[in-house]
This record gives sequence, C-alpha cells and structure tokens, in this order.
Amino acid sequence: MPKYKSIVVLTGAGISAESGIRTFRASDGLWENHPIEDVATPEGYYRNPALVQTFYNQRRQQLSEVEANQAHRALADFEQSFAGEFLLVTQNVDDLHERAGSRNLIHLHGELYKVRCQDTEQAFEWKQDVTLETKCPCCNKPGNLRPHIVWFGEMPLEMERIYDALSRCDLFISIGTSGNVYPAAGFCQEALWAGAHTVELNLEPSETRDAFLEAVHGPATQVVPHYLS
Ligand code: BV8
Repeated sequence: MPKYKSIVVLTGAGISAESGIRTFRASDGLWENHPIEDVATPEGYYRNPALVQTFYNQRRQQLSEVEANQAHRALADFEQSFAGEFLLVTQNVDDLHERAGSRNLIHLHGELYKVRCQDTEQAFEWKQDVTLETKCPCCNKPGNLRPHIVWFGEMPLEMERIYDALSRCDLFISIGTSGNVYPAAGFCQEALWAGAHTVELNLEPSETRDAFLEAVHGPATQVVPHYLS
C-alpha cells in the first residue's frame, strides 16, 4: 500500500454481515419486519415506545451472541501498525469494531449498548433489556431511557470531527455500506474534494459508486484483509 499520511475509513452493516448481524436493506433486512418509520424515527418511538424498545432489546440480545470477524480484526491490526492519522467512522451501532481492537472510532449513528436519559441526555452503558418500567439511573423515572441511537431526522454524532478528518485525509476507504443514508453517503465526495484516493470495498457496487476511484467487490472477510495487507 502506498505511503499515506491520513486515512479515514467508513463502515456500514456489510462489515458485520459475516458475523451474523443482518444488514438493513438485504431481503432479510432487519427492517423487513418493521417499517423504518415505526422503529428508526423519533415519531415512531413516541407513537409506540414499547415496540421500539423491544426492537432494540432484540438487537442487543443478538449482539451478545455474535463475534467480530476477520474484517473487523484486519482494520484494528492495520490501525495499530499505521504510523499516520487514522479515523474509523462506523454507521453500525454494534460494538464489533471495539471488540476487534479498533481505537480511534466514531459511532456516527449511536451505539446499541448505550441508552440515554430523555431529560438530561446523559448516556449509560446498557446491555440489558429496557422496558417502560425501567427506571433511569439519573432521574429515577420509569420509561425515561431511550436507545442512544441516531434515528432518521436526528443529527448524527461528531460531524465536525468527521468533516475535519475528511478535509485532511489522503485515503478514504468505504466498507460494507450501500451508500443510501446521508450524511455518511456524502463522505466519499468530501474526501475526493480533499484530493484523497477513494476506495470502495463492498459486496457489490454501492449507490455512490461513481465517487470511488477504486473498487474491490467481494465479502469483507476476504476483501478487507487482502486490501490492507
Ligand atoms: C440527518 C440507526 C439532518 C438506526 C440509522 C433525501 C435525500 C437525502 C437524504 C435524505 C432524504 N430524506 C431524508 C434524508 C436524510 C436521511 C437519509 O439519508 N435518508 C435516506 C434513507 C434517504 N438521513 C438522516 O435522517 C440522518 N440525519 O440527515 O439529519 C439534520 C440536520 C440538522 C439537524 C437535525 C438533523 C440520520 C440517518 C441515521 C439513521 N439511522 N441507523 C439503527 O441502526 O437501528 S441508518 C442505518 O442505515 C444504519 O446505521 C446503517 O448502517 C445505515 C446505512 O445502511 P448500511 O450500513 O449501508 O447498510 P445496508 O444494508 O444499506 O447496506 C449494506 C451493504 O453491505 C450493501 O451494499 C451490501 O451489498 C453490503 N454487504 C452485505 N454483505 C456484505 C457486504 N459487503 C461486504 N461483505 C459482506 N459480507
């Protein structure tokens, strides 16, 4: 791999697919059972909080039963061996990058293993189920904890830090994302404008394929370790 100084990597559901976590838009996608507006919007949550809490309880439970895969590990190993600046931005809400050893990591869309108080916005590590009776640790109110997840129409996290890294990167790699969801789907263009080399590692060409100068298609557990070696 040529000598890069500053690398930004974006991952999506496809990097966790071979760990057994279903992606969003595949035929058996997670949202198949529920319309997006019912489980991944604030309106859906306030309309039926019990349904949304159950949806996230099921995903927390599933996450406790899967492991990080070779693609997560290859990224973590590369980060540790890379002498320049490295930032991993994930759209995923699972903790598989952390479990594989990734360090400089931003969860753009939040984290499954966190909940937050709706009054104070304070976030808590949380691996158990949340019900309408669950009391918030800070205000002690039942039903006041929501998933620490960015829903559609809500502001993604740490955008300033991400755009700053994109403006300085000379390599941008996108792994396992369909390029459907903004602002993440626009990051590649930001990197191009910064003069970066842009690479898509995905099972198939994404919606934003035209913004990539290079693409390697195939399963992440094969393509990612090979590309980073
Ligand atoms: C915002 C949390 C503004 C929930 C998620 C019209 C045009 C443009 C934009 C919009 C628009 N209308 C509305 C918008 C904005 C909207 C948006 O982009 N909508 C889309 C649907 C059009 N975006 C937002 O609302 C965002 N916020 O814009 O805020 C704002 C400004 C100021 C103030 C306030 C607000 C917030 C978006 C975040 C939504 N939350 N997740 C949860 O996870 O439960 S998004 C959700 O989709 C996940 O995070 C997921 O990661 C993300 C993207 O999906 P992918 O990761 O790409 O997964 P997908 O299944 O789609 O694709 C998987 C890919 O992997 C495929 O390409 C497949 O081929 C590949 N693959 C599969 N297997 C493998 C593989 N690759 C390699 N190996 C394999 N084995």
